Amino acid sequence: MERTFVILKPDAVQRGLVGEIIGRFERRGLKLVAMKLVQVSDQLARQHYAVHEQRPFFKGLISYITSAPVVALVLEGTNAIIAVRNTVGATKPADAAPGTIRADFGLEIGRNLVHASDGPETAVSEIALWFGEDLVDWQRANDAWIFE
Ligand code: IDP
Ligand code: MG
Repeated sequence: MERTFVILKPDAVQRGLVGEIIGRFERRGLKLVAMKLVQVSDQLARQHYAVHEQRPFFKGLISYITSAPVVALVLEGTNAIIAVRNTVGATKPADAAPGTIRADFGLEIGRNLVHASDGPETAVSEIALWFGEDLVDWQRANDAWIFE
């Protein structure tokens, strides 16, 4: 079982797409193990996106992610990291495959609606950064119909 970290970015929240986007993850079979609405501080934004510090788009990225509340969540499931990345779609919404969140709801890279961890190490560090130990360990009644 794998865990991954997801942010519904300010555009997703402002546009009223929280339910629609979380619904896609739920329907795919992913299980929510943590979730919160957060007004992201400049410090948290910089820590989360530290890998992009030297990029020309860094300043814009920090102001985007801190511009309005986000919804942060942790999803659990077999192959959760790659499954969520594929459900989210390519970074540039214009290049994203039809049916993915970014293709279905977005047009521009700077308004691409969702963040998702890109590998096992980033998933662990992002979950720790945003939630610490604050995850919910619970049994889902229909797990046997989703996990073999
Ligand atoms: P990812 O979100 O698909 O993992 P990354 O390359 O890790 O993509 O970039 C992180 C975020 O930074 C993107 O989701 C997007 O919001 C923003 N970003 C990346 N490249 C650009 C760019 O060229 N211009 C503006 N924003 C960008
Ligand atoms: Mg990334």
